[in-house]
Amino acid sequence: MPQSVLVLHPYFKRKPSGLRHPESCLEEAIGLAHAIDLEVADTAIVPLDKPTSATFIGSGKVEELKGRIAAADIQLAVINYTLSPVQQRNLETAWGCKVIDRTALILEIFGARAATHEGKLQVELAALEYQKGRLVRSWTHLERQRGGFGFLGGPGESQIEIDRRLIRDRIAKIKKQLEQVTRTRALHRKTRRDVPYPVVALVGYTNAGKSTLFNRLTGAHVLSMDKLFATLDPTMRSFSLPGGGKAILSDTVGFVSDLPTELVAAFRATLEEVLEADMLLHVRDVSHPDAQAQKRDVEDVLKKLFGAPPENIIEVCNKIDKLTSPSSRGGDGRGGDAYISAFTGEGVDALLHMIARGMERRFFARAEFTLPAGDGKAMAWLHAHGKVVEQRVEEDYIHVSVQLSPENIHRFEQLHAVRL
Ligand SMILES: Nc1nc2c(ncn2[C@@H]2O[C@H](COP(=O)(O)OP(=O)(O)O)[C@@H](O)[C@H]2O)c(=O)[nH]1
Ligand SMILES: [Mg+2]
Repeated sequence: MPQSVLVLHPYFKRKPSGLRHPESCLEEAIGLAHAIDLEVADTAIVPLDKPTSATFIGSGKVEELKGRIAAADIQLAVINYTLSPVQQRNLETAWGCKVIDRTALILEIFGARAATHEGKLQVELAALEYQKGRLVRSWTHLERQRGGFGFLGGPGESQIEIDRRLIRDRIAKIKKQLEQVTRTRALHRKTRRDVPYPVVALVGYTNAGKSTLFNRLTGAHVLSMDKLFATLDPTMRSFSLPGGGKAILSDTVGFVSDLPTELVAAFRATLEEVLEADMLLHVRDVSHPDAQAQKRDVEDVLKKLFGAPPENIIEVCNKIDKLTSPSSRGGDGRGGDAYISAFTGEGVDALLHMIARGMERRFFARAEFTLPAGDGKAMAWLHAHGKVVEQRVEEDYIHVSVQLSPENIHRFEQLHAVRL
């Protein structure tokens, strides 16, 4: 991992990108860099008249930044825009550091976070398509330049030919696997991660405050069982609910504005895991100028993902500490469910109560089971997945009355016992 990163947001002076402020675009890009633990040492907003074909940004600016990059010992520059392979390489040569564009950064994040089999395949497919484009184009560029200045450290043509073939083969293979996965998708869903508590997933835009809320809710009490998850997935941790219940909080990949179209399928696939959650928290930055559009984006994608608006969802309006007047809450007056500052902690207790109530509603069904008295495993399962309301021992049997989700009642019957 590069230790020291420069994040650069370019924008076109004559074509301001809609309502979006360059500052909030830069902020989002920094948020993306943070999402894969890059250390942002320097940032820049660069206004452009038009892109320069060789280096994307003008030569004067390239020179100026060269000094800054050397001074701060920058190892990686992230350009928050799509670069051509040539531009990317020319900038690397000029600055003496690695350069990646927005698509590559997002691919890195997806790659680090894809959890399901399908997610991993979709992300790898997108990464290979991206790489393939790069290789093909740099190859034609090489040909054009043959006899010219040549390329320092660039791969030779035959090497590129081999790489292209390998990539093509791999793409074909992944596509086949994806077809298979799609066909058996229903099956995969059933084999959900067997965590002992209900799962609450955080969704929302990058920078909305998901990770801050994640840390606030789970940070205070890291339980020993978390070490178990930690090895599996650092983005899942347990937390305590008012009333004694426990749940697992899952931090998901954030939405990004203007997602490159070639990454849409990969993004959807990384979101698949939210389908398995028992509850969603839609975290919104209500102080953001695009708050309303962001809300619609998230809701649209979730609706497509679930086939209908998700049922068990809490809209969490975050960053209320940044709002100047309470009337601006929610952006257009249509309120959310909870108003919090993940930063100061305001409203977080009320949110926790809301989550607890939502969970209870989900665990509405009451079931009675009769188990052999010695079946500690079955009892432990019931305690882990539901609320044991009553138990009565009768000779060699225990009669248990338990609150469980209908889904878990079914699972328990399959796993352990016959219902009374
Ligand atoms: N003022 C304020 N800033 C917040 C709040 N929650 C998060 N932030 C800041 O917003 C930025 C993005 O937060 P983060 O949790 O990383 O967002 P994520 O991308 O959704 O995980 C960070 O600089 C946080 O410190 C909040 O309630 N109030
Ligand atoms: Mg985050």
